[in-house]
Amino acid sequence: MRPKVYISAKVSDQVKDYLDQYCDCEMWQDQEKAITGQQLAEKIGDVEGLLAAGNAISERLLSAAPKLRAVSNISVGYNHNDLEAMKKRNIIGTHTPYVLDDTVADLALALMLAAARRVTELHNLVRTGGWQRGIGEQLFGMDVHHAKLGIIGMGRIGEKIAKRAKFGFDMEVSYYNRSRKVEVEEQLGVNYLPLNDLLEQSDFIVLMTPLTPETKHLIGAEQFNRMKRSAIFINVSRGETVDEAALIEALSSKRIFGAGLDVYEKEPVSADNPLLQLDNVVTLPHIGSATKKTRDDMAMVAARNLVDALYGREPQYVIPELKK
Ligand code: 8YV
Repeated sequence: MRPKVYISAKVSDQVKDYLDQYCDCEMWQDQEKAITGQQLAEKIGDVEGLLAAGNAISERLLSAAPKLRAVSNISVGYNHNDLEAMKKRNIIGTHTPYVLDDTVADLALALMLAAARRVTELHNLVRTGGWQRGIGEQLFGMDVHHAKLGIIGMGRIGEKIAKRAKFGFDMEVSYYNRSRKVEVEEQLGVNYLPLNDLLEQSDFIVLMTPLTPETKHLIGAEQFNRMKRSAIFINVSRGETVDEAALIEALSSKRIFGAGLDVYEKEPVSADNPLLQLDNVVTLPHIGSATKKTRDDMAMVAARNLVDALYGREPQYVIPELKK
């Protein structure tokens, strides 16, 4: 019997064709509207496999899917998976590391450049007819090249950011991480700093750590107050790693120069979020991995993980905490 699979977001024909070879698949077709938790629960009553695109995998959802054997996330992060509930039900959980590292690192650099050179603010100025005279000091930005970059979270993506910053922009790169990465220090010529020193010394601070109970609100009022007034803060990890109210205060009081954000405490960001009123922040809609090629590659890795799990083979990328 071919296993039944539900695919919670539209994937490329290539990925769908691959899955169709091994499974009976149904797929969410609406590209504009993401499936809701309730809709997903209604779809998975008799499926054995779920290809999940950022959906919350909760105890409640799992209780709607008594036959479920594998959840394959099309993402590297899995903070939206209730791992205890998955363990309890013996569900195999997988994710997609590596394939998105370069793409997310590119976006971190894009946000650094955009926030430092005030790209979106000045783009809007030109579009709204505000470019009347010469450009005076009030519109000057900050240099990226030769500045000091502090990366919080030196994992695979952190390394890619360090490489770009160091060799592309001649930046002086430091990092803070739970454990020291001596090999990376030697290979890339980056320095380890305790978190408070990194916050105090860096011109750019990039947050690139997974969301765990330890990293929730890792950056709040105290941490923003340690930063230079000229500091630029970038978050391409998860919104909940930052106390967003404290970030809004730091930006609106000009306690820091600016920020570039791809992630938020609540996504999608609502129209009344004060961040959207501030000129000194660049806001993107969680597009870290969102290029055509990378999303297709992620979906293919996820599809392979799912087929392997359902056919009794060890998938390549089991979520580390769920490894037996
Ligand atoms: C995902 C991400 O694509 O991989 C991650 O952890 O944040 C993104 O690349 C997004 O969560 C949608 O699945």
